[in-house]
Amino acid sequence: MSKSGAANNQVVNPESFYEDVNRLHLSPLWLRQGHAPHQRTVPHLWKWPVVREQMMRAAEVVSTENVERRVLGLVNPALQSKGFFGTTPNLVAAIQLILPGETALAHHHTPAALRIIIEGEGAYTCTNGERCWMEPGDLILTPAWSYHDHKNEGKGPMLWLDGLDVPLIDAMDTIFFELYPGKRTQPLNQPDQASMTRFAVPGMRPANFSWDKKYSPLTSSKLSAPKLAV
Ligand code: GTQ
Ligand code: FE2
Repeated sequence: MSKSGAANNQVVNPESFYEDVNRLHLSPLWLRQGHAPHQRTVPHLWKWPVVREQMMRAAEVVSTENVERRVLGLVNPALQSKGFFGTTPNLVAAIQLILPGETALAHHHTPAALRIIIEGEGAYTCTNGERCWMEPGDLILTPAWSYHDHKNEGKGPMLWLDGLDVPLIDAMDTIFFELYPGKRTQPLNQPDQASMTRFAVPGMRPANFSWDKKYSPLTSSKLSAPKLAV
């Protein structure tokens, strides 16, 4: 190789070479940036009063009868223009609102979700048949492929932040999704907040308890720990 990167005794016309490989969907690695850091996203601050106002407007535009989730994604400005729905290259943060009496219908998907509760009372997420009441400050986990629905039985709006690994799972071409068969909401087949009452307060797993799932049996963390059933 000469200093310019051209081979010695060159017989191939570089221009026609680059044209040909491009036409054949072959891409010279030496034209790429190598290991230089590349940044796909830019910093951005979403102010809560601004976002909240648009959430309340969204409630006038769509109902949970008509759309699966009333969610506005906090889409990174650098990704938005490319049509991506992500806050970072591999995660999405979004705000969700359900009004009193509304349900967000049951479904499951391969992306995992977490929720950080912002505002409201009297609403719950049901995960795999277990109801977890939402209170501001709570963290609620929705493991990959677990059925979940949300319902607001309170008197005011319920707002929270969703975090999902949608862009990551999408990048691996492994997004799968199903509605809960035949029903808007799944049957409650566990005591309320069963996982919290069983595991969170002692912070330990009972010795005789076996668990074969790939995720923690503890699907929430509450600011106000539930009282121990005695
Ligand atoms: O609450 O189930 O922000 O499925 C995006 C996709 C929330 C949800 C989102 C979802 C959900
Ligand atoms: Fe979901």
